This record gives sequence, structure tokens and C-alpha cells, in this order.
Amino acid sequence: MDNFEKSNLIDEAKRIIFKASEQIKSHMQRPYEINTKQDRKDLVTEIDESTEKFIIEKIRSSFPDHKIMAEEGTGDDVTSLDGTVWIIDPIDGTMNFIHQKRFFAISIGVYHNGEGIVGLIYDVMDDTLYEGVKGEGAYKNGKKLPELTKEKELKDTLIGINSFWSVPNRRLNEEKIHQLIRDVRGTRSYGSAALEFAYIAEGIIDAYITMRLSPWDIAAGLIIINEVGGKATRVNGEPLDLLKENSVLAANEVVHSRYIHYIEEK
Ligand code: 2AM
Ligand code: CA
Repeated sequence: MDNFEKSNLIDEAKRIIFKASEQIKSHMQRPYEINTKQDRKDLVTEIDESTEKFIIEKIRSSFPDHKIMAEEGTGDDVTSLDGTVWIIDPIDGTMNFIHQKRFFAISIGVYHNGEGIVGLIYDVMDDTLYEGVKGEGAYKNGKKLPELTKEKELKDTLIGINSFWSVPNRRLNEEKIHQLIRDVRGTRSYGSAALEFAYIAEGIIDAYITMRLSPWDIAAGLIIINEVGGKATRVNGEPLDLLKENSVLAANEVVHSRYIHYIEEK
């Protein structure tokens, strides 16, 4: 992909995310339908679906030969990262969207032959755009984010983790997580994976641990985190796979190497 194509793609991706955000804000003023997917906690609204359709129509009209992977099923059946692939979550943090009417984001990651080109995370109610452009850095509302510090001690860190992973569960040894919680300064739980990635890039939390994310929860955040010198892998240190579900440990490099010892998969 040449520089002209790339800058055109980034501009269009931003236009799409801003327009989609306006649509969400206007639609959420009116009553909307809420449904469940796999279980009673896995929620989806008609706004997730209509926003996804809107984003996909825009991409298809501007870039008909690009592929689209999207959470609510209106995208393509993507089985490889060959070519240009858009990976989209129209609303990341649907439970926050429904219950709190804030703390949710639109997440768009664009990959070309498997390499991240641009990651955009838009905090809709805060009107804040986090942006990572491969090789050019990461930005918050256009202002460049500094590289993450390498100095931090584990005892001085704030960890993003959902309390679900610290009670008995079938994926993670919770006793080691109890020890981690004792050893760090504090825990935070934001309810939107995309925003947790963005907050690491911004340096306002130091790490994020979770056990089951889909590609659209990760695609944009991974690009943004890489651009500030952070590291995001599976909890066993293996690379994230954007064609599968993944566990995630994201942090700056030093913190990543310390946290990883507390994680034992079942
Ligand atoms: P979502 O709102 O787009 O579903 C909540 O802790 C975070 O985990 C959200 O970013 C949520 O994304 C994501 N998540 C991904 N898969 C999930 C699942 N099966 N159940 C609950 N949250 C999930
Ligand atoms: Ca979603």
C-alpha cells in the first residue's frame, strides 16, 4: 500500500468513525431494542447492529475490494488476513452503553497483509479519538502520546482487570490473581476492552488482563499500544491471533514481563 492510499484510508476511517458516533448519539435518545446473544450477560442492541451496517456500507462504497470482519455478523466471512482487512466493533462496551450511557467506544483496526496500518478507538460520549498509525506513533485527539515508561515497579502499577477473573473461573488460577491484586497499587475495571488498551497507551493504567476477547476487541488497540512501545500478547506470551479468540496481557514491556509470572492458565 503506497503512502497516498494509506493517508486516504486513514482520513476515510476517521470520517466514518465520527459519523458513526453522531448516529449512535442521536439514536440512543430514543427507545431501542436490547437482545442477548450467547448468554444473559452477552448483550446486543439494535444500535450495535445499525451502527455496524452503517460503517460497513461506508467502507464498501469507498473500498469495494477490502474485506471486513465485524462483531454483529454483517461483515464478510474472513478466514485470512491477506489483502486489506477492516476489523470492526461498532460498540465496544455494550453493557456500559445500556446501563451507563457512557464508557463505550467504536473500534476500527485496518490491517494490510496481516500488518496493522491504523487503529482507531473513539470514546463516543467523551468525544475522544485514540489513533495509532503504524510507524508514525499514537495520538489522543491529534496530540502525540509519549512512549511508555520502562521504569515502573509492579508495586506502583494500576491493573485493568474484570473481577470475574479473580473469583473461581475455568480459565485462570484465581489464587495467583489474588496475589497480584495484593502486590499492585490498585485495580480498575472499565468494561470496554478497547478503552483499556487506549488507557494503557495513554499511560493512565499500566496493564490489562482478560481471558477471552474477539479480534474486533483487540485489532485497533494492538496497533495503538505497539506505537507507544507497549506489548500485547496472549497471557502465555504468545502473539495475538486476529482470526481467533484470545486471552490478553497488555502493558508496557517491563510491566508485561513482571505480570506474566502471576498468570497460570487452567
Ligand atoms: P463488547 O461490549 O463489544 O461485547 C467487557 O469486559 C469487555 O469484554 C468488552 O470490551 C466486551 O466487548 C468484551 N467481550 C468480548 N467477548 C465477551 C464476552 N463473551 N462476554 C462479555 N464481554 C466480552
Ligand atoms: Ca461490541
